[in-house]
This record gives sequence, structure tokens and C-alpha cells, in this order.
Amino acid sequence: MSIGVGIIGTGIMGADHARIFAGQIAGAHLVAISDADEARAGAVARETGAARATSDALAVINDPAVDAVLIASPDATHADFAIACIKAGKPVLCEKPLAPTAAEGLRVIEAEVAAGRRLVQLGYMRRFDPGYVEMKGLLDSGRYGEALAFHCVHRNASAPAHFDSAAAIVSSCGHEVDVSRFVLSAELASVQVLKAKRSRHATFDDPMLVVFETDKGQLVDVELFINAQYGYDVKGELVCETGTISFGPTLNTDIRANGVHATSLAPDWRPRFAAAYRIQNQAWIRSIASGVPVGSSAWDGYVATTVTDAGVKSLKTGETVAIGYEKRPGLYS
Ligand code: ISE
Repeated sequence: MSIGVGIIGTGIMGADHARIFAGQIAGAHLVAISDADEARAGAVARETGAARATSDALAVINDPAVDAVLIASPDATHADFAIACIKAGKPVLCEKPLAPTAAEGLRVIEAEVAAGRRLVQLGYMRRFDPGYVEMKGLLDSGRYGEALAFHCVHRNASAPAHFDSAAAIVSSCGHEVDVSRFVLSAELASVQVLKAKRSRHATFDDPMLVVFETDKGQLVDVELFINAQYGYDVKGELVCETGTISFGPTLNTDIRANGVHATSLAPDWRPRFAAAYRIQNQAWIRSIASGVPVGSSAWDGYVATTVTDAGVKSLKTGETVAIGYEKRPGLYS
């Protein structure tokens, strides 16, 4: 059986997901695509072979031929569309963040708990990236002892026009929030945001250093630099008791020429995390068929929003902020 997929939003990520579904995913076919800009939805539908394009997201959710929905519309719309999918009983892969704030994210948890089953997967695709997966596997093997600290670098070439310091914490650093919980199997207990000297190329606090302490006493530090100019660069180094585990930032092209040994970097996250997106989307389709959820849950999405709320608070005061969570419902245990 092939699962009919509807996509809401055809910005950078929605269009990318449509192409991934059109060319790389087994067991699924594109049915309907929506965007507030109907012409843009139409262009993506034509390119990817989706049957229908509309400006009405709810028409996609309620389309009888749509079995599952991918949400890639602006962040502030994620929670409402996810709740509409839950009410329609349709599985949803929701791009991160679940919502801009924890209070809004909690509404999705309440809706899913009321429905009594897990329908939401969050698009924190790094959980499917071969580099992070191998890192977690090596840590869990116990060969290098306990993890003590996790150094992360998250650099973008440039920021979108709407970005500010809070967006960098919610939208960019949210990835490190989710993936450090995944790799370390730990919860983040506190956060402090430090502002570095501001780059001349930035219109907000950039770079920043975000430091978390986990409930196991580990430190996670994230250098967040959204206007790094030179390319997309994500690195991670896990410091363990008897060794370190890191993965490279590269697309695997290695050039030796003119006395220089160089490695190419992606211009943005799509090529860098192409494998992660493909594996994530395929795993989502398989999980719908098997009924066994994979990846980040709505609860993980809520946790990320709670951590980034605390990060935004620390951004304002410079203080270390303790992070408190709601009680985890049994649905997510
Ligand atoms: C963007 O939304 C992403 O998800 C990228 O992975 C991240 O690097 C970027 O900073 C975000 O704006």
C-alpha cells in the first residue's frame, strides 16, 4: 500500500521535502500541496507530480486521499496545523520547532494525549544523520566510558531577513537541544547564553555561546554563528572518559591542489543533511505502516521549546536559567 502524502508550506523546506518524496521515498506518493501563495504551491506540485495544489492548508489535511501530512509552513502555524491533523486522525511530520514557545507546544501535547495515540513526529532530522547516529552508538557501546562534555558548532553562511537573536536560539540552536538529548540520553537542566563580540555582518547578537548543563552534570556548549559568511558548518565533539568522538562537517569532497588540502562545505543545511532528511522521511513512512513511532515525538518538540524559552530568557539577563518541565504524560514514556 502506498501512503498518500500532503505537504503544507512550499518555502525552502516544504519544496525540498516535496522533491525528496517525489524522487527518493518508497511506499508513498504525493497527493496535495498547499501554500499561502497558491502559485508557488502549483509550481512545486507540477515539478513533483502532486495531484493537487491549493492555498488552503485545511483542505490538504481533510483531503480523503491524504493519509499523512508534512507541515513545513511558518513556525507560528505549526501547532495549529498539527492539532488539526491530530483531530483528523492523520499522522504528521512537523518541521521544527513544534511551536515558537512552550505554552503553544503544550497545546499539541494536550491534543495528542486526548486522542490517546502518537500521531506527531518532529522534523529534528539530525537524529537520522549517520554522523550523530554513529556517535550515539559509540557512546552507548561504553567503550569510551561516560560522556563528560559535548562541544557543538552551528554556523550558517548568512541569516534570513526575519532572523533575530531569539530566532537563532529557537530555530538554529533547537537542533543542538534535541540532538544532545538524543546522543547523551539526558535532559537539559540549565542554560546560559553568552554574547560574543558581534560580527559586522550581523544585525543581532551573533555569534553567541550557549552553555547547557544536563541532569547528569555534563556540559554542552554550542557556538552559534548564523552569519559566518564562509559556508554551512556543523560540528560535534563528544568528550568521554577515555577518548573523544567527533564527526566532520563535510560533504566528503577532499581536494589537494596548489599546496592546499581542502574540504568542501555546503552552502546551507539541505545538502549537508540530505541523507538525514531522506532517512527521516523514509523512516516516517515506514513508521506509519508499522504503527511504531520513530524520531522526535511531540514531547521532544515540547521539551525543545521549553529549553529554548529558557535560552531566550537567559539571552535577556545573561544569567543561568534553570529549566523546568511539565510532567511527561504516559503516552510518551
Ligand atoms: C534552519 O531552520 C534549520 O533548520 C537549519 O538546520 C539551521 O542550521 C538554520 O540555522 C535554521 O535557520
